[in-house]
Amino acid sequence: MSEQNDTETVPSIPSRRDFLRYSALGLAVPLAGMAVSACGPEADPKVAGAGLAPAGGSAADSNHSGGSTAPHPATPAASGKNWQEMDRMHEAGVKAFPAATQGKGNQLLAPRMENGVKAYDLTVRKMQWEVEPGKHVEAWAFNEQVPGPQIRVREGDRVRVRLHNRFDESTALHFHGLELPNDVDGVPFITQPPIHPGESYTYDFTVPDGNAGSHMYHSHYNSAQQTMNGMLGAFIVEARNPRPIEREVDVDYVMILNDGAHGYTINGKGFPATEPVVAKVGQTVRIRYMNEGMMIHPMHLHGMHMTVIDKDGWAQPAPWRCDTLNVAPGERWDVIVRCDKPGVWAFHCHVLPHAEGPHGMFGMVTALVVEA
Ligand SMILES: [Cu+2]
Repeated sequence: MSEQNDTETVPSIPSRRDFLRYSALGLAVPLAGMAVSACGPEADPKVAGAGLAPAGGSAADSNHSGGSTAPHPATPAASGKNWQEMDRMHEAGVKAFPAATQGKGNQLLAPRMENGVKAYDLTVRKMQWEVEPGKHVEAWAFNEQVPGPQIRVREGDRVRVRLHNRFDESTALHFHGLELPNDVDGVPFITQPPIHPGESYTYDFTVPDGNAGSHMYHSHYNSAQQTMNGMLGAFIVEARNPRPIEREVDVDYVMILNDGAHGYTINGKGFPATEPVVAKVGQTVRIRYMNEGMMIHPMHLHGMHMTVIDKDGWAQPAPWRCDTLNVAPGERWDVIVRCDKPGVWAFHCHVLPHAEGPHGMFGMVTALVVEA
């Protein structure tokens, strides 16, 4: 299985149709009209990241790392700000959303066909990643994306994933949620040797029938660091015969949560650099939540309920409704939202220290934008 292979990866650009279908970003332009309507001339992008960046704050009020259960260390009084200053910072963060940053993760990677096999190249390297406006962190990234590029196949497809290690630690790739033969399970010293720096390794498999759903790929070596620092991505398996509820979907959105050295992120970015989910009134959105972090993240959507259809790719006995859905580490949950109420709806993790502090919203916050 192991091979030396210096083929470099050329990340693929998804087609425009795919871009519009799989990503809300292509629809973000109209949002500018909606969100910017709230955008006055005083909006100060320099302040936008203040809720996240230690700059200017005390150690206490910039500490958002209290975990899922720890109390947030900062109170308004402790922040040393008066209410007018707090209002200004809260407003600036919202006005900056969606803030532009360098780099976009989770972009659809088109396969290269090799004798009927869908072949993908993933190259891991160290790089700088702009997680919020002006805040650069070290990322260990596949194809210069955090999360890594999105792989989308169908039940029964033959797949070949070549991992090129251009990083300074060994690694291996696990396909989380796929029920594969043991020798492609991706766990060093259990099913394969580690992939050393400079080496490449090929995973060849057939996606089992009945294994459709929202799955993931990630490092399974020094994973608390490698996966936290960016070595992860979505591996979506489309059903050969989609259920009626799946066929109704207009916008199919992957939402990957992480909570390591990059802070609290949605698809590799913290608010206000997160990407809104955009749909028109009457459209149906499918959200595929994936938690690649180490904490729980109960995701809460304002205004409209979510109908849960799948857990870890498995259909629920019957769809059920909620407005807050806990997503634990390693879990994937698929929900359907029928967008019947126009507006910009807050959409965030409800472990509040992951989402808002005295400086305003940060981290795991985005919006569902329902265009009239
Ligand atoms: Cu959270």
